[in-house]
Amino acid sequence: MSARFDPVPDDRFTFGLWTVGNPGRDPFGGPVRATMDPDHIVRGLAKVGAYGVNLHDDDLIPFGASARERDRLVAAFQQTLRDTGMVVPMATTNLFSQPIFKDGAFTANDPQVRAFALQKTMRAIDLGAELGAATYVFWGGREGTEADACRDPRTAWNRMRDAIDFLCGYVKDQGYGLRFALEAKPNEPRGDNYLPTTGHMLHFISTLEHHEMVGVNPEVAHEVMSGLSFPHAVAQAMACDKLFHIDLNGQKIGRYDQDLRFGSEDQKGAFLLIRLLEGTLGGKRYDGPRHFDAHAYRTEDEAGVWAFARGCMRTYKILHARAEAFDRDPEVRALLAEQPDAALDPLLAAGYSRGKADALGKLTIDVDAVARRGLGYERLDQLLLEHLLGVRGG
Ligand code: GLT
Ligand code: MN
Ligand code: MN
Repeated sequence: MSARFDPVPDDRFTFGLWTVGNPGRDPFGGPVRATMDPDHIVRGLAKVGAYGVNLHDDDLIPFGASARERDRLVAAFQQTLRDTGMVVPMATTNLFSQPIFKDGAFTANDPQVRAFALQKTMRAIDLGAELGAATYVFWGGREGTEADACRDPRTAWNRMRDAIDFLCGYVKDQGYGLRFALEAKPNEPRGDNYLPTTGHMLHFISTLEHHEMVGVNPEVAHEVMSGLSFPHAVAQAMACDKLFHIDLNGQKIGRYDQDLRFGSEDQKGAFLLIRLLEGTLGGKRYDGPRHFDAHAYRTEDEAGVWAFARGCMRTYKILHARAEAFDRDPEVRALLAEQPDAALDPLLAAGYSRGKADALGKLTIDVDAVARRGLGYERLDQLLLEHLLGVRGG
């Protein structure tokens, strides 16, 4: 294996405690691997070249632990971070595992459940801030329905907005520098989750009181479950400066949330994603951590888990190198070259004016000649595949 693609902390790769720590449980069977404690996970991640580790409150502090136990666990974890040089760029709340959240958390019908969800999240935000996290993720695992008549979906939407507005206020009031990143998913565990795609989230954010501190955390698997293009969702978030975080993994279309090793499925989608994130096609790069929200196959023992983690990071770096070579390729550049038109360019950019409308109205366009022109996209796509398959470029 080429060392050129070995991960190093400067690559800013991160994993959740729940990802490499996943013991292989599924709806049809129990765990196949021993549970790893946070100290063991962080040391293992440091060894394979990761930069940081992310967590839910309950990944570190078991639900219901006393304040003393909490403080002891946090102190021990901070010692592990110091020993390994690992950081915690992102934190989040588990608002889905406990029975109290069976009908949702922020959108539940019972006000006591909604109050408990806010209380748990405020404590988890305190924990994230204490650990130095810059981003706080919200994944509404249980925010959805099977029996849709149980509430007006507009009420759910308003409750979600109330909760995020309140928590933004809490973060500001505490003087934390955290930003929020909202993660969409179309279904699972609920029959229909509210705010099912990154596009829904982006609109929802525009309605928030403190919209400037809220962005998105798109996940490959979740957008692919909806049958949508993940690079397009990420591009829209980037275009609005709302890509605050990202969950990288692999997923086959139309399946349950597989959370597979990054790049193990749909390599073309992964290539186009990296091209976008790393800016090899031009434009601004994504500068946040590269987070893998994935887990090893259920067939694996602990050695397989670390092979999985290395695989996610190596594939990212390999695809990055391939994307760079593709965008440097003179034939690709020629095919993608803009067609500057001194007369038309000013008419097509930057909004409306009466003068532009008059000029556009009077234009003569040779519709047949324009329509006859071949665009060369077959050749372009073949070049992409040849770079991706490693038979062209460096
Ligand atoms: C859970 C979910 C992920 C979310 C995590 C953050 S928890 O594992 O499947 O997609 O990103 O809450
Ligand atoms: Mn995720
Ligand atoms: Mn997922």
